Amino acid sequence: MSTRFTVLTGGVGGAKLVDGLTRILPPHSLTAIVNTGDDFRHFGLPISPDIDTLLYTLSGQSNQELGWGREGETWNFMAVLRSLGEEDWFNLGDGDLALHILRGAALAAGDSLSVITARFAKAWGLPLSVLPMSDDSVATWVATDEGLLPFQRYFVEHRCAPKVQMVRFEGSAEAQPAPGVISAIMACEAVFIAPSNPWLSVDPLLSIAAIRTALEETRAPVVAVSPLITGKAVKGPTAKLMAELGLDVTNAAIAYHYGDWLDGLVVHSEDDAPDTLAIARTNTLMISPDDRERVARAAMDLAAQLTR
Ligand code: FO1
Repeated sequence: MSTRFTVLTGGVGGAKLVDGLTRILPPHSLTAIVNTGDDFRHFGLPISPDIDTLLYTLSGQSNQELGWGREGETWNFMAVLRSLGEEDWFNLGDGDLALHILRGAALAAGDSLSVITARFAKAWGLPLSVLPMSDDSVATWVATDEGLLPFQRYFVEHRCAPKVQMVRFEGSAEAQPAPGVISAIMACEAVFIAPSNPWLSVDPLLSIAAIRTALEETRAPVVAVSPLITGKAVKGPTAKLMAELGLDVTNAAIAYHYGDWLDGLVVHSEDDAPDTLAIARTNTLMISPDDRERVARAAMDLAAQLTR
């Protein structure tokens, strides 16, 4: 059974919009389809950063200043790991480890990532459906002037410093959308694209052909919230990456990148806006819960004005 609204999301910025939507919508009327291109195995543990960031954000457990991981986390595991001389560029908090260990055990027992993710969301009483984009492996790789880097090495170890030439998604040609993903896009009243990095956090979803086709074919209006605020990203490498790809750091470039399946774009107050699609304006900086609700409402209102 699909829900009334659907949001495609990845990364920290995306989680904030999803939080805003859950605050203004009735319980269980929203489905979040989450990027898994950031996923990787570390010390044999399956890490799903964008899923976990969303679960923490929606359950009020997230570390607000870091944007990822848990509030009040402890780092005993990392201290012992370092004492053993192991690589410590990717921080695994003591509480965070529970999700990776349980996810690993469930995958080993034959459960799908979808089933495991739904189990976590239910355990924390989250008022929405959280679906990975796929239960198959899709891995984001970033071709840079320092070589081809797996996503987390680019993003965390190299702190997004290398100059990006191209982003690719290993496995997406074979990957199937997770159960419920296509129906969530086709049978809803509106689809939202969260203010995630289009090239790093949304493109992995679009690299799965059936997802892109569903966005082109759905009768629901599709509305994105721009990740840019006055030509800069709130957090993360969106603006830097756009410049490295030779693109203008504008909302027009973002709308063009998505394509003509996008019906509307919510932009930050007086920022530039293309005239090729419907525009809504609001302060899109999301810090407080009220901010998140404001931006969610702006996206909902824009979608309500649009019919395909
Ligand atoms: N981001 C960092 O910048 N440094 C880290 O050490 C780090 C660890 C980490 C552990 C679990 C997790 O779910 C996310 C983590 N992130 C970390 C964020 C991660 O790189 C995500 O891919 C970003 O949120 C971008 O989507």
